[in-house]
Amino acid sequence: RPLPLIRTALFSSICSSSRKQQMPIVQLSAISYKKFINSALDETKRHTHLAPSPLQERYNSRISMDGKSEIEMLSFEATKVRLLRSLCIESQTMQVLDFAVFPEPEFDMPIFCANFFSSANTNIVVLDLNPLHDVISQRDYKEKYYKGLIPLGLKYAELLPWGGKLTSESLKFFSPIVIWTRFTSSSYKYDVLYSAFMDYYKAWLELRDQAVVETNASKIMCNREAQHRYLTWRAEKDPGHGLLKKLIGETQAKDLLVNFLFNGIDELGSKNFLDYFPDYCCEDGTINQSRSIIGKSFESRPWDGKGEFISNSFEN
Ligand code: BLA
Repeated sequence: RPLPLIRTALFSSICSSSRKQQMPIVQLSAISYKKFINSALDETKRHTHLAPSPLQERYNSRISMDGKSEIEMLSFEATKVRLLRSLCIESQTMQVLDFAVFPEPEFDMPIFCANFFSSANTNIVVLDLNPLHDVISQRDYKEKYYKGLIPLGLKYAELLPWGGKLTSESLKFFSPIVIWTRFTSSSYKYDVLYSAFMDYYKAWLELRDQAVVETNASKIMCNREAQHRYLTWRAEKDPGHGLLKKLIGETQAKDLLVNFLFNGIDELGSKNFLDYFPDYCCEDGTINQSRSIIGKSFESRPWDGKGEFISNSFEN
């Protein structure tokens, strides 16, 4: 494929111009989230066999409509893993990573979630082991998966501090160890982000190793519906939609979201967005296009050092 050649030429020209200018801050082109993906895939192979996903044939690599961004997609299946997929967008002005791993419904382990958006100055980061079930109301679920991970969360919450107010609805999809942060570009921060990403991913792989198959049909059903609800939320309300539409057009962006990034919506359940999130129903029965009904909240981290939810931070 000719694509990597184009990128190499482009990137080496950017790198050489940045050397000439002796820029003190890191150039966006100096980072590539492909390194993150490759390391995660190598690490996965130390734990389990990765088989190509049937999605790979249709979703592989493409160029944005304006010819300026390269979009690369990878997808696999593995034991206990329904889908591991990544999306990487690279251009002269941005770098995007969306890396997620979805368990089979027979397992209630969390969903691995790494979403990084980087432009010249700004970096927007969500890194988490998204809980399948509610960690605020279901204490046993929280204890089962997150108790041992609190020290890991605390370490990185200090290095990558809370990013400020966010869409309130998102918080229900986050765990007590979520890393939600924004920072201006620096090579130090990228190093921290890389080690956070790998440490979180290794923690997730350990959970996968230990996960025990569920045999109770109603519990499997519950896991399946929880994952379906998660996929339904993200395919409709993920903050990356706007950018994807700009890059590849509305029809293809929707296809990418529903059939690749949040694949499983058609197979895991039959409820629709408004069944799960009725607050978004407009008078005419359509889905409210706003990303949030409640608005933004959580100015500071709503989890304390013990991983307890600080409920009085429900200030809107
Ligand atoms: C911004 N991305 C954000 C924000 C969050 C997330 C919380 C801040 C804005 C807000 O409060 O909503 C990420 N939100 C998540 C994630 C979950 C969630 C991971 O609820 C999971 C449950 N981001 C991407 C991709 C792109 C992207 C693939 O992951 C682009 C293709 C872009 N994210 C992006 C941009 C912004 C953003 C451009 C800033 C614009 C905005 O705030 O709307």
